[in-house]
Amino acid sequence: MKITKLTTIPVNVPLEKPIATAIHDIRSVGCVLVSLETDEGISGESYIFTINAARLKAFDEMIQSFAPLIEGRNPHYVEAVWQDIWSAINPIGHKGVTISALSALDIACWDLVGKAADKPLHHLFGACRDHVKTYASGGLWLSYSIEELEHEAQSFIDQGFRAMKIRVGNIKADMDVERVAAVRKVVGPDIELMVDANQAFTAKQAIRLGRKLEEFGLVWFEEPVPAYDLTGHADVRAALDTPVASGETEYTRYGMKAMIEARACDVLMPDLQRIGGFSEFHKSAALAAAYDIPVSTHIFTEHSLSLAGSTTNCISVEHMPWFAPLFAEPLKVHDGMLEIPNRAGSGFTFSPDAIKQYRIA
Ligand code: SMN
Ligand code: MG
Repeated sequence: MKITKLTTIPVNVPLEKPIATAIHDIRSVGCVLVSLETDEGISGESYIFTINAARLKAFDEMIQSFAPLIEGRNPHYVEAVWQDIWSAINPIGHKGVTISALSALDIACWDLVGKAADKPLHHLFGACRDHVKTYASGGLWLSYSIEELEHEAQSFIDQGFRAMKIRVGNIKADMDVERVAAVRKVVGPDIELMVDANQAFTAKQAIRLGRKLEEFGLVWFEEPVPAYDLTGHADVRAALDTPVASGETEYTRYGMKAMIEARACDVLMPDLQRIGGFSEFHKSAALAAAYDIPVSTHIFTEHSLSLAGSTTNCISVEHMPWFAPLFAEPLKVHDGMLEIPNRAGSGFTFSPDAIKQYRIA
């Protein structure tokens, strides 16, 4: 089998309403959709994204720049393609846009491998489960009022979720405490809650807030301090009983290695676009397993399912609904669990109608 053509399509998918975290103002998710056509009539698909489609062209351009390294190749040699792109980007850097573009091509190659074998990817990777714990993450934003938080927490329960993530990052710690308390009151003691500060705090601020939040029995405190501050992460982790989760902003197995060596987190959260695709996710999760550190996937819900289905130390998949309008196949949540699809490849294909609707002219 040979890859005959790399195609990219930029799209912009609006959110129902604008939302905010401590560091983001989000109105839409701009995506570069990637398709690898082959001489056997099947094509492999993937995407990467930027918030509000900012600098999306740079991502598109970077993917396109790899066309000579992927056209004419057999997608089963996905690890060789990965290495060739890794070597090619050495002078411009092994983080950022380069790795995101590499991720897109790695994922599309793996999708082809699955489709060629007519098997779901978790079966080819070596499966460990067909369902995985999930948590509602498309909500409980920092921009919401307490009433909106309470209403949405109840609506997540009604949709079948048994866990949910609240964004924190207010200058006054008591405001965050009040928000978490309000959600805990609505959902009761048995629903799992986590908080995400999106790097808003200094270590001292995070520890002060973390101590006030201990009574709520949080599953984790995510990105308490800037992503690059690994010693700050370690200080927060040492000071609190609540586990610290982080990793979404780091790149490749080397970023994960640095976090593990710095004792920065209890739960590692690789992001499929920043980690370097399926190939590099598995290496990173195996590295974490050697330290008995669990992983939880960051956004990219659809494409993370085959990883969760083949990674024994994966404890959960983040449920982020932003990208669902692009796919022909829906995500299925039941009793707090996401179903890992039995369909070939990643199990998710772009809907032609959605491409028409969201395509950037
Ligand atoms: C997040 C991810 C992507 C965009 C905004 C916020 C958040 C999360 O950190 O973990 O879901
Ligand atoms: Mg986060």
